[in-house]
Amino acid sequence: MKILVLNGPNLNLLGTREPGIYGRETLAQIMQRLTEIAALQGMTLEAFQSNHEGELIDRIHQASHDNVAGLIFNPGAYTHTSVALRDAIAGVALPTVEVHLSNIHAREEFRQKSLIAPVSTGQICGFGALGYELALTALISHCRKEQPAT
Ligand code: CA2
Repeated sequence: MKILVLNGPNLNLLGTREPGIYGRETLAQIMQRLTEIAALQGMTLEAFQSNHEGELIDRIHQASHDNVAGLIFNPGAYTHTSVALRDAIAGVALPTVEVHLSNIHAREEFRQKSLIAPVSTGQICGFGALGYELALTALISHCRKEQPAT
C-alpha cells in the first residue's frame, strides 16, 4: 500500500525559524523518519511539499490514479482559506488525515477554522512532528480495515 504525505506552504522552512512553535527538525528529517516507519509496516511513502495551491491540487488528483491508499496532509495556511483544496480532497475521496504541528485551536481565531477538516477522516494537531507518526498509524489502521478480505 502506498501513502502520500502532502505539505503545504512554508513548511519547507521547518527547522530554520520559529522553533518554539514548529520545532527544530527539518521537513526532510521528519519525512525520512516517517518513510522508515512506513517501511517497517510494509508501506511505501511518498512525500511532496509545495508552496503553490495548484501544485497541491494536481498532486491530490494524481494520487487517485496512482493507487495511493490514503493521504496525510498538512495544508499549512491553506487550511484556513482554500475551498479549492477542500474540493480536491472531497473529489478524490481518499482517506485523509489532516495534520498540524501546532494546536490550531489554541492559536489566533483565524487559524481555528479548518476548511479541510470536514472532508478529512480525522485531524491530529498540537503534537509537533510526532503528529505525522500518529497520523501514519491512524491511516494504516483505517486503510487495513477498509481493505476487502481476500
Ligand atoms: O501547525 C501547523 O502545522 C500549521 O499548518 C503550520 C502553518 C500555519 O499557517 C497553520 O496555521 C498551522 C505554517 C507553516 C509555516 O511553517 C514555518 C516554519 C518555520 C518558519 C516559518 C514558518
